[in-house]
Amino acid sequence: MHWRLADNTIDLGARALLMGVLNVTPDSFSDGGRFLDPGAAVSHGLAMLEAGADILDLGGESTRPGANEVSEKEELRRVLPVISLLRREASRALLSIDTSKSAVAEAALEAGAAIVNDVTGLRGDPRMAEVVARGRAGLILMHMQGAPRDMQRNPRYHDVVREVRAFFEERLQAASEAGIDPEAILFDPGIGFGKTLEHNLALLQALDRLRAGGRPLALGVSRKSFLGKILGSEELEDRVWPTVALTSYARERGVVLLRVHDVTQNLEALRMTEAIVNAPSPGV
Ligand code: HH2
Repeated sequence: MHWRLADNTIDLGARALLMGVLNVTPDSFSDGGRFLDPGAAVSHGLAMLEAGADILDLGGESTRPGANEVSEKEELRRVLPVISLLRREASRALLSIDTSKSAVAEAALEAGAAIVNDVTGLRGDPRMAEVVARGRAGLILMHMQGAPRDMQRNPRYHDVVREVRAFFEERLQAASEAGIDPEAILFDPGIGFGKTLEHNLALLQALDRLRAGGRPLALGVSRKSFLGKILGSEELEDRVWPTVALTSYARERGVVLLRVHDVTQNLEALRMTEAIVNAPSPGV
């Protein structure tokens, strides 16, 4: 199993990838306002790389439930200086841009990002597919019902697993027609994006049924509110270990990329799980 990013091909066989979240926003649900200053963002990014993150995912617009949209100019102002500084300080680091705006993706790719993480699954901006194809970028294609402003009002599905899988199949076809290499794509079920607790659990239970076109999955559960709902806590700090538990579960179910805020703890969970998953079978 491989992931193709421009001239780079990443082998996804033995090790899953950890993607550290770097939100350069005032209002992200768990780290909003902490990394708005480019210097603070770069320091946190370097610390996550040092802790073992394989990729940094930079976002300049919060997509938490109820979030308002940010202008293209403002999003560019937030993320571009951080990408340029990271390129200078950690020239070999893999950078991803978390955006649904093609102009932001294009500028980020030119500045040195290699991956586009589009929570709209290429439906937000008609130019996005062309930008990804031309930049030969890796693409994380996520499912979302509705838009962040109102997606949690009353999410409804007949069969959430079938519908998300059908969405991936349709998006794979659209991406291929736009010239995107299927090997550049990872799918993400978009936990918490237009989904109730029951929808999230159904998707997590059925991860192995979501691999449209045989492409592997990325997953973002880090510190999300459904963890607090299950465990009966509103506190963000109480969501780190539940995230770690799901990292281990998801890796065992074949997920190849985990998007997390807490790199050290999730890396330990991955490496423990992989020691078991990759161990020789008895009798070999
Ligand atoms: N979740 C968030 C943002 N981007 N991208 C992918 N592919 N998958 C996810 O699950 C995902 C995502 C939301 O988390 P966060 O970035 O921490 O918060 P905010 O959107 O408030 O900035």
